[in-house]
Amino acid sequence: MVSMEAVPLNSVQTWGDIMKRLANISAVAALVGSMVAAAPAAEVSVNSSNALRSAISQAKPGTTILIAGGNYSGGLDFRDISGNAEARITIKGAEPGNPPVFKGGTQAMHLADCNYVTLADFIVDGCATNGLNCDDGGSISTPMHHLIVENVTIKHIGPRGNHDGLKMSGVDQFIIRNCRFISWGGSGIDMVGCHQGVVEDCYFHGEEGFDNSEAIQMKGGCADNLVQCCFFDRAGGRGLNLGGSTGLPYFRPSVGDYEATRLLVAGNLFYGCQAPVVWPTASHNRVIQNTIVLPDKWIGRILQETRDPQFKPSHDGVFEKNVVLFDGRVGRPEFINVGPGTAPETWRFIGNAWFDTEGNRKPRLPGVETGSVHHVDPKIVDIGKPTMRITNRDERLKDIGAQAWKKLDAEAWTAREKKLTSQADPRR
Ligand SMILES: [Ca+2]
Repeated sequence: MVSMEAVPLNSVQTWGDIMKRLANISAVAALVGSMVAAAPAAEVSVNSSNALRSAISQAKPGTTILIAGGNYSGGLDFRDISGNAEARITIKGAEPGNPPVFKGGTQAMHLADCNYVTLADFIVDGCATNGLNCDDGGSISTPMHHLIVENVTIKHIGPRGNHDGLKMSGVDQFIIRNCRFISWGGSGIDMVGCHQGVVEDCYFHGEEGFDNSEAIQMKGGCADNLVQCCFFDRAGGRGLNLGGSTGLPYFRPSVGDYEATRLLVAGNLFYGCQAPVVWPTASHNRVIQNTIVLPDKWIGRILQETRDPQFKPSHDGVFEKNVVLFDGRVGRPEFINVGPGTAPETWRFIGNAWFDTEGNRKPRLPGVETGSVHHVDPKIVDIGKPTMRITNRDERLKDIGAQAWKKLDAEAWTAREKKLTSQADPRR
C-alpha cells in the first residue's frame, strides 16, 4: 500500500512525474495505477494563512487539511468547495492540544454552498462581524448541507449588536458538536432557515461587556432542529430563541406562517439567563427533560415579534418533564412572560417539577398544566458547573430533568426522511 498521507498538494506534480517515467514499463504502470486508485485520501498540512487559503481552494472530496498551531488571519471566503457522502472535506487543527487560532478581523471563515465539510479543532477569537459564517450562497433552493463543526471554540465576537459566533443561513442536516461559545453580540449560534440539524454537547457562556442577546436563535423558517445535552451557563438574555423576527426575503425555503417549527430542546442544563427559553412567533416547539436552575427573571416567554398578519400567533409550545429551580426574582408577577398577539392557551405544561428555593410558590402558568410536581427539592449539586445534577432519588423526579433524557443519535437525526414543511403551505 502506498501512503499518500502528509503529501502536500504541491508535490502531486512530482508523483505524476514519477508515474510518467515509469509509464514505458506497462506492467509497472498498471501496478502504480492500481495503487494510486486505492490510496487513502490526501492529507495536506499547512502553517500559514496563505497556504490554508490555497489548500481549501484546491480541496477535493476526501481531502483533509491539517492546520498547524499558531495564529491565522482569517477572512477566508469560499464557495462550492464540497465533499460528498462518501468522502468529506475536513479542515482541522493538526494537534487538538495546540489548536490554531483565527484572531481578530471581521470574520474567520465564510463558506457558501460548501457541502459535506467538517470544521474541527480550532479557535476563533475576537472577530468584529461573525466568527464563522455558512450559507446557501443566496441561492435558497439549494441549501448548504451536511456541515459538521466539532471541537471549535468561538469567543469574543462583536462585542455589541447583531454579531454572531456561528451564523448559518440556509444550512440543512448540520451537526454542531462539542463546541464552546464564549461571549458574542447577537447569538452564539444564529440560524436563519436551517433544517434537520443538531446542536449537541456545546457550552455557551456570555461575559460582561458583550450583549449576549441569545445563546441559540432559530428563525426565518427553521424546522426540525434538535438541541441536546448542552450547557447554557449564564448565557445572556435568552438561552434559546425558538423563533424570532426575520425579514420576509430571508426566509428559507419560503415564508410559511411561523418563524420556527418542530424544534426539540432536550437534555440541556441551564444556569441563569434572563429567560432560558423563548417562543417568538413559534409553532409546535418542544422543550423536554431539561434542568433549569435559577433563571434571572422568567422561566420562559411566549412572544409575537413578527407583526405581519400572515404569521399565526405563537402557538402550541410544549414544556414537558423539566426540572425548574427558581428563586424570588422569578414570578414578579409572571413566571412565563406572555406578549400580545400570541396564543398562550395552546401551551401545554406536562409533568414538570418546580421548586422554589426561597418559598413555596407554585408557578402560575398559561395554557394547560398537567402532572406538575411541587415542593420536592431536587437537591441539585455542582450548581453552575458542567457536572450540575439532580441528586434527589425521589420517585416523583425519576423521569424528569436533563439526566432522564435519552440522547438521540445526531447522524440518524440528520438522515431522517425530510418532512414537507413548506410544501404543505397553500400559499406556496
Ligand atoms: Ca445554494
